[in-house]
Amino acid sequence: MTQDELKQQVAQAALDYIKPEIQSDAIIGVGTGSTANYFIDALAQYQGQFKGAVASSEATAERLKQHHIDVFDMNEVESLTVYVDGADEVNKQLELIKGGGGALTREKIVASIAKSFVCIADESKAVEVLGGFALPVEVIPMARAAVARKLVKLGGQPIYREGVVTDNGNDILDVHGLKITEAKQFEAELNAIVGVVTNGLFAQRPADVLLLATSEGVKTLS
Ligand code: ABF
Repeated sequence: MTQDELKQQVAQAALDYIKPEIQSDAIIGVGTGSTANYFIDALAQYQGQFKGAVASSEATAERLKQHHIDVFDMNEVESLTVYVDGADEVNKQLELIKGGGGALTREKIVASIAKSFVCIADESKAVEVLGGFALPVEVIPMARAAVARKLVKLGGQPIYREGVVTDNGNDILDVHGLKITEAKQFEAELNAIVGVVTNGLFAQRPADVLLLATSEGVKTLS
């Protein structure tokens, strides 16, 4: 199966997995990226059978609206039963690197109010040690160089993601050369750097469930 076919397969599996949550008063948290887009397109078949969604990016909000799914401002929502989103890397502890699509801040925010975070990924995202994928760090533009210097001291090689401005008006540094064995601790260290808005480690709040599409079918890990 191609990677795209695996992504489609895991998106459908996510819909089957959350089906019990599709109730008339349900608001679903929805992630960003190509796998999440397949999930949105599958979710559309239930349009009108649930209340709506909270989107983790402008792009996701637009795609949901195209399917006539109501999109709610997160300030109107106290909690979400479920948040479904992809990832760039996932380890055995369901700790993630996210942000390849530039939406890490709103993704982490929406995930923070979800009772269950269901991560959907194809087998290429599963790794033993996080860091092979450059870790995205969203920074306040004026602090970009200062944060980059701090990241070098932490052992990384930060590269400015030229030409990309996040939905929040910030810049992104992609940090290469990391081998992240203590993800929770490293996430906290990055959060403490002045000028960092969000880093792409989802370890302090990892996924609760991973649906992993493999050539032998979709595995459910938790
Ligand atoms: C999103 O999923 C991002 O955090 C991450 O970059 C992306 C993975 O992209 P794709 O599903 O297109 O492989 O949540």
